[in-house]
Amino acid sequence: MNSAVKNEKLNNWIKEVAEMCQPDDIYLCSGTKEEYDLMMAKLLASGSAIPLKKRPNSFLFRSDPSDVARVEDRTYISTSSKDEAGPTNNWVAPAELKNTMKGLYKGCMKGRTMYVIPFSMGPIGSPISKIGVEISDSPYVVCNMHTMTRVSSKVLELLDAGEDFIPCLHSIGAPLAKGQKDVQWPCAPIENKYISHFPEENLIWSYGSGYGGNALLGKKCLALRIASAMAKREGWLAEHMLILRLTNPEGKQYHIAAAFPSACGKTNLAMMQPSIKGWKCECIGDDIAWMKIGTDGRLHAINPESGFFGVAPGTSYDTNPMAMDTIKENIIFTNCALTDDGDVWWEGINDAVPSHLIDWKGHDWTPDSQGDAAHPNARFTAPAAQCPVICKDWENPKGVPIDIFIFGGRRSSVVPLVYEAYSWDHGVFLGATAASETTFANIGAVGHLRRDPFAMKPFCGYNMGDYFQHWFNMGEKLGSKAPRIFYVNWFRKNQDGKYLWPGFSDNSRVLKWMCERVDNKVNAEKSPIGLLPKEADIDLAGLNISSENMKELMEVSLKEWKAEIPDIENHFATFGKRLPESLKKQLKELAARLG
Ligand code: GTP
Ligand code: SPV
Ligand code: MN
Repeated sequence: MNSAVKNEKLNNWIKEVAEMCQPDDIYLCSGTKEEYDLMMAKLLASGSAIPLKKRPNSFLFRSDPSDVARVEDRTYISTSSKDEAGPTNNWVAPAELKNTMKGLYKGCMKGRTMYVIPFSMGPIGSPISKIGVEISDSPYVVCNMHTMTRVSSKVLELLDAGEDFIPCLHSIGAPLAKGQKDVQWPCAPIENKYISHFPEENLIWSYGSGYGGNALLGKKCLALRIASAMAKREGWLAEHMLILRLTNPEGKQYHIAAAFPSACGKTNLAMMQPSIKGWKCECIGDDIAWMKIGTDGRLHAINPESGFFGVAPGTSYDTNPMAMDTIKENIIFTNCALTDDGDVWWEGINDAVPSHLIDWKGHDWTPDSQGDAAHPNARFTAPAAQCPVICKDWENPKGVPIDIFIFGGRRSSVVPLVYEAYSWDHGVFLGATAASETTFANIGAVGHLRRDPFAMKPFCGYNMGDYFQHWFNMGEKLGSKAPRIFYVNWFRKNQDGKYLWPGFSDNSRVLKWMCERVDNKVNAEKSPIGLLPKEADIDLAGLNISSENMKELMEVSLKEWKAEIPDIENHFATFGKRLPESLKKQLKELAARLG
């Protein structure tokens, strides 16, 4: 190893893993630019990284076609009893899972270097931050972790001084025999992939995938699955939420945290530039929020990450100009298409479709080719600090006080553009019953409706029935200082399958209504599902949208909503005794209001 570690737990763990995985080398990371360049040079030499002429210090990677997204079917919450993991998680007993995985880990780093990556989620040294150490055999993971988390020798100093850490073990699961040539994207077959969490001992073991949340273990594994379990124990919240600051023309600030399922618009809303005059939006985080009750009794949010792992397809100067300006340099692109002049391309980046590209699989592509040029879950890894509208308080260890929570999802029908919860408890019901059409962000069927409570179904590290109760408890603690709760659907379609709402910067119109509700400037219309905006209260100035479209967007069909009830009942039934009484009460009240 290139330098010494004084933290005994870390030292022992490194030894233990090295004995099991048998790497050729061990490298302790310090997070410097030189280190990043060294890793990238290695990836260039092996042919894994493709330099992009058009973007300084930026590189394209092509994954194995079998390793393009998170694998929820292979993701485990391994608690001592199955009941603790609950009905939304896969479960195997810790001893059995560890035994299986030890078999896979044995010798799995042969022919490779084992990287030890000390990182901080949240500003280094802040009392709300958590330290993790990822061990990985992938230099691609090292580079991505540099951007997505705070990898630093300062973290090592904290560890040397005795601070604790969350061990995150990762292997791509592709040992190299002597003289064996490496492939562009080494990984294990799907049946050998395991993304395992042991929340009772704050431990993560991941094997077989090099992609996104399967491999960058600070993100979903630590900051959501392990952190949600810690948050439950310690009385705070770890959520799949963007954080933004909205400032009205009078200069009043509002902080909004919004939970949408994967690939349902968090990055876009986080960087949105309002189309309404005088309003300003700044980004604090685009995927994860850690929230604690402050000394003022309010809920304060920080973004534990330091980068964006954003969906590329659909990102353009029309839809998300701030993301486009963020990704001009120092970017890792994964599974995007390559243009002949050395730039990246994806569906929706602009109107001009090039006559020739190399697609995400490395094949020639023309507009006549079958299939997308970029994979639908192609991503960019970008430093948050490069975002032109990053909020000056994005690294403030105190966080920002949340005024508004938003839940939502992708629903082509039934759910109106926006409505407000009657109360905190009703808001928890809206979160608990949130449903969305599935996307390419998970390997599996796309486009089918599933309940994805709080956009946390794949990310809750314990029994979700208890998670619902935790939300009720937080509401009780917050009392009158609790954020107001809203539900949105940017994705309602008309009969021709066209989106009814323009979305993106025009979503500011909906946020404005929410702020006016918070300030008691406008009344709302009672409906069976919640409070709806009065027709004139959504600011449509300068927007060319017909009143029929608005009507269709806002429609609440009693028939359609009554049909949701049995589905919610089935959803709730899966939690058995762990379902909070308050949710049963809310469901009864909804059914009664629907008549
Ligand atoms: P994860 O990173 O997977 O958690 O996704 P995310 O929630 O950050 O989703 P993102 O903002 O990357 O959006 C995913 C896709 O939805 C992109 O193709 C966007 O163009 C599209 N999208 C985002 N916002 C809107 C919107 O307001 N309207 C419409 N029609 N599409 C949107
Ligand atoms: C998501 O799927 O919600 C993501 C991408 O943010 S990943 O990091 O792969 O989980
Ligand atoms: Mn996400």
